Amino acid sequence: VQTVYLNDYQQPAYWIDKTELEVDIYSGETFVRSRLTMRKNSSIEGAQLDLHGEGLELLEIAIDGEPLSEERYVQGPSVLSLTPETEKFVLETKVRIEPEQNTSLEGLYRSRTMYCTQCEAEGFRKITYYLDRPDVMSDFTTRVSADKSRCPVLLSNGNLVEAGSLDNGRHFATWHDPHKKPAYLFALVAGDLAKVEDSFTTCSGKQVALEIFVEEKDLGKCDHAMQSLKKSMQWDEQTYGREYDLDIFMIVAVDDFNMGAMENKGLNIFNTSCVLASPTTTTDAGFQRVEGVVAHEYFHNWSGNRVTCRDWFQLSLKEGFTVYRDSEFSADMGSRTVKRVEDVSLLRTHQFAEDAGPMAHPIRPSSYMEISNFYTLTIYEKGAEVVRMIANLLGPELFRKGTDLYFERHDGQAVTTEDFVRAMADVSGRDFSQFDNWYNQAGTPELTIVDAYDENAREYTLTVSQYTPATPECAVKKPFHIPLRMGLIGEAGELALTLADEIAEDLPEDNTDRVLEVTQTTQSFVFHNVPEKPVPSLLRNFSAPVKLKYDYSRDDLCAIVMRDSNGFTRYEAVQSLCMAAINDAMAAGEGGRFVLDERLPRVYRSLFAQAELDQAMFAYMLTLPAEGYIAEQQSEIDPQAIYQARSKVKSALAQALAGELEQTYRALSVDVEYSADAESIARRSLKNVCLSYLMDQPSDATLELCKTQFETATNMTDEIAALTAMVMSENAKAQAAAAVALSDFYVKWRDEALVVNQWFALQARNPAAGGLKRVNDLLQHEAYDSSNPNKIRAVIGGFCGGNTPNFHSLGETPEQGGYAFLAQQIQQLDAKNPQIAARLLTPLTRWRRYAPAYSQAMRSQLEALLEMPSLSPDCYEVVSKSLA
Ligand code: DPP
Ligand code: ZN
Repeated sequence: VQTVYLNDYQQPAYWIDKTELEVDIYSGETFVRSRLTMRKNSSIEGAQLDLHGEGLELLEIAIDGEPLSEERYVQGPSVLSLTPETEKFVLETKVRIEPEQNTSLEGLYRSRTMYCTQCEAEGFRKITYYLDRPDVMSDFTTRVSADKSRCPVLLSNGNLVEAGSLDNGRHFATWHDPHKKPAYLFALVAGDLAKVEDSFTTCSGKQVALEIFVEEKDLGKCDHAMQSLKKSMQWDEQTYGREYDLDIFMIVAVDDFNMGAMENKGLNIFNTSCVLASPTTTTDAGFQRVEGVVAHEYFHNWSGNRVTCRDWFQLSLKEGFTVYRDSEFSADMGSRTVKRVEDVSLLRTHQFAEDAGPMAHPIRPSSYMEISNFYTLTIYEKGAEVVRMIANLLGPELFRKGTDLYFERHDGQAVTTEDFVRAMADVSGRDFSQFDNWYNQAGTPELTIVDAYDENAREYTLTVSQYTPATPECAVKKPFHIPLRMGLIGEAGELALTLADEIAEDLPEDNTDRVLEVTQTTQSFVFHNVPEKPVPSLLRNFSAPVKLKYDYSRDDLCAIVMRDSNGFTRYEAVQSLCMAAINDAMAAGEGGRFVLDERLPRVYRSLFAQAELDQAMFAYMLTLPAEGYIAEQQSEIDPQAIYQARSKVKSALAQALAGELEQTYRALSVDVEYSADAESIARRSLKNVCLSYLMDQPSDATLELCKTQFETATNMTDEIAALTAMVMSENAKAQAAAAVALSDFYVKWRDEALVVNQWFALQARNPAAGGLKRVNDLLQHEAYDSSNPNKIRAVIGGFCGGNTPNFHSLGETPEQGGYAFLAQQIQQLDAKNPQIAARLLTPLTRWRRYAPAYSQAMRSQLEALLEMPSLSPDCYEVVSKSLA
């Protein structure tokens, strides 16, 4: 397996000015004719043309109409090489492919009733011979033909220019995309699909047709996606001045899809799970996901398509920026603080773990073996955090100037992250050179802060040090530029902030919130005129993706919860109090006596009494830190101990707060009609968090409440929350009720694939003993499909990522236990769909961080996988780097 290096980047030897494709789909085989109008790139020496191509059967090849004899070209397994004799020419090829046999879901493949494509990152080479790299941008015309009755709908990028009937019951459609694009944004769909139509008038008055294509049975589930699309189009005009640029925008929903969705020009292809939504089948989280993903893919039209990546090392150029954009969109549509808490939780639970593991990489990596492995939380979420820091340092007006300049300067180009940062520096005059370190260095910085108060001088000093642990690509790190947003909390409220070189009169009136720019390894900030020893409110809004280390006492944390004006920091203080309790429980050990420090329930009681507190925020405050987040705080991970400690704290809170929990649950249980707005979602989420506590050790009456919610719910959020509360409870009566409810649920929803997936995932996460047997039974279930990524993620991903007691059970021999189960599943999957197989490996890659017994067992599974003769490059990269 070859490693690709950023430093080896070179422009292509040829450009492709025009791409004309004819794709003729027949049952069992498809013929692709391509006509490429090519031109030598004069800045590159050497005339050899190396075209990418994988799994193609070459039937014809010609230059300028002259067929090439076999000695004129060399055909390898993934490259076709030839040396054209002129600088400009037309290369024609015809190949045969078999989409029906394509289980990798990359290139052209069949899913249920349709043929569809996925070309990012390097799937186009499975369709035809091409320069399959993002810096080759071309004008595409695509003619698709297929059987009229089997594939009445024929789509590709851009505008429809011609359509008509052919002999033998076939028909065709020709699409032309006026915007030059790289091949990874190519898409084609042919199938039996129904559509929902709407339209949008852009800011300059242009009418855009909006079409969502789904299977006939799903026509009733498109409304939310359509509304989300229109909101996104409007938001991008208002917030970034970005207008849509074609007459039509299409979304196609497909059941078998490796990713969430794909931003192909004018023809987005979506996983059904990210587009279909209805109150009875989709949870609130599902509704929010649809809104977020529709926005994300739409926003790519500018941040990704109009301005694209020069090479795949620049992936975060479009992904980090676009995640930042969709996150701000969601914040504007709902609650800003809630969205921030959600983003930060995801980052700290999963991205921090990635940054501390063997696959750690900078947001702009310098090498890879298989680019598919780099669609990571680091590229996406940390990349978005870096854009967020830049946006916050500039402020809204300058940032908008910066993005305007970036889009204007690079429209139609394939560029780098440096070009993005340069636009930001150019509009502001700021020096962003130290930001390179965020782009080039992996690892999560640890920010250690100590403070000192001098009563006589009325001076308060914060001393900030940064340290970043070594990661595989780089042992010693240069200091990062870290914006540290903060305030100081006094007895009566927040204190005015005056730094040593400042004059109080020059500062704004409301001067209690500040961003300190940390740029050195150690740095002190001295505040003047500080009347009392304050509690520092640090890293407000999570102003940088770092681990904060400040020695807060529990009383400090209580002060922040009660008196801080910053919603994020208050949430964070509650989480820290929970962490302290979990640490107490861990210190008490498995059989040891654990007493819950009374300050945590006391804080919660006062929060229950605060009528003005946002219900969604309170629901998050009541949710204990995730196991993955807790694990990140440990020097050596003992997953069972973490699970037990977290459960103990949950039980203790359930007891201490029984009255408040029940009262709140009952108050929120009055029936209201379903709506997916932020307020209704908040209400349901607080109610259902209360229910999950109440179900920890439920009385018979509480169990009845839960069953009633399950049976009478009129929306999926409440229905599955009640079911989840039963399944996740360790109480025997709850478990018995869960068994009955699970089978009723399946009978009710067996025809709704996306609901069945939720049902699979919930059972995979069931912590009760015997999980391995249960998960194996799920794999044999009539509704399971081992070639559908959503089902694989629900069952195998759910079990390995969400069921600690069972996945981390070691078994008597190495062939038993959760790790062996995962390795066996990966072995089977790898041959079919390497991208998904490599992704499932994640839990095993962290083996070095675990206590010896777990660590050994994980490692031996990885070693066995490495011995496999036909391991895919995808899995080889992950396994070999994990063991290195
Ligand atoms: N489909 C993926 C995304 O939109 C890759 N571009 O993030
Ligand atoms: Zn994206």
